[in-house]
Amino acid sequence: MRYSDVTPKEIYLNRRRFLATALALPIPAAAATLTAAKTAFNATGEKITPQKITTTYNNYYEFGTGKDEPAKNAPKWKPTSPWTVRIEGEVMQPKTLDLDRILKLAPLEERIYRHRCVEAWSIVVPWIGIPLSALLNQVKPTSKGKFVAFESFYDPQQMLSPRKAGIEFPYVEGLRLDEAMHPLALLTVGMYGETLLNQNGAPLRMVIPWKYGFKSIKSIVRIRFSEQQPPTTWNKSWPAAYGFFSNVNPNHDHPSWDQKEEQRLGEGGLFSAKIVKTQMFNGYGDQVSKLYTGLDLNRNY
Ligand SMILES: Nc1nc2c(c(=O)[nH]1)N[C@H]1C(S)=C(S)[C@@H](COP(=O)(O)O)O[C@H]1N2
Ligand SMILES: [Mo]
Repeated sequence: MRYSDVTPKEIYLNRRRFLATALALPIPAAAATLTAAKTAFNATGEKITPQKITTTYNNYYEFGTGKDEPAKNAPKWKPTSPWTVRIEGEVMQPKTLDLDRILKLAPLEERIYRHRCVEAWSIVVPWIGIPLSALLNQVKPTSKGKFVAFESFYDPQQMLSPRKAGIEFPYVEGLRLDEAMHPLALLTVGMYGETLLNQNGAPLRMVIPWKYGFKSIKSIVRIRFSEQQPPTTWNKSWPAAYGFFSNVNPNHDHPSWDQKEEQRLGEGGLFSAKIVKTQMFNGYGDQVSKLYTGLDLNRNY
């Protein structure tokens, strides 16, 4: 299977453009060349959400539960340097890799993705990263390695207590191994041609465009292969509302928010928000629906 077979054309073309101009450059240097090539629209005609919005309207409960709080509180935090990711569990040989090494595993790509929060708002973001598969391929799973669990950095001295945030920390998420290996799953280090800001999950986060935003875990320090489906933060806090899969699905209701349509942030007039129809798998069904053949997506929400 070629990359172009599983990747929407706009992303594929964009990737090639990014590679042509910025191959193997560190992000700050890549940013300069990328800025020249930056477009305001992708090929689907969707406008890229202004950076001002995507860096100030965030969910990152470790730094506050209000949308404006991560942008205020996260910048004070200094990610540990060198940043390392431990890969362990059901693998032949556990490994610890630092960020420099991870960045050399595959060429950086820009991917313009729709990102849909379960709270019924969405954004369109030019992310920068490498396929998650490039990192996972650094280890060999044992025959029991069926799922991958992710864990965020957590320091109670610098971040909210679980009691104040209303969810358990460290924040944890998980994917089935075939979902994690899908070429659209992006291990992300930047956006808008720049390195990630803390409020967006610096220095390393997931972006899984066909799933609700909370699956895209920020500031990753640990990846664990497991035989059983791993626990996930929002599923633990309210299992009836948040399932393990959490694929964007307009046909499966959430107790609190409409999943049939969404507000596209930063668009619409002064008094009218732009409302768009929510698409199955967030519009990435052509690429990912095969992962769920035979699975009842209403039961496996
Ligand atoms: N560690 C951690 N990761 C997290 C969250 C969080 O609270 N903590 N929030 C999630 C939710 S609900 C969303 S919608 C996205 C938001 O990403 P963004 O702020 O970059 O748009 O991050 C996800 N990743
Ligand atoms: Mo979210």
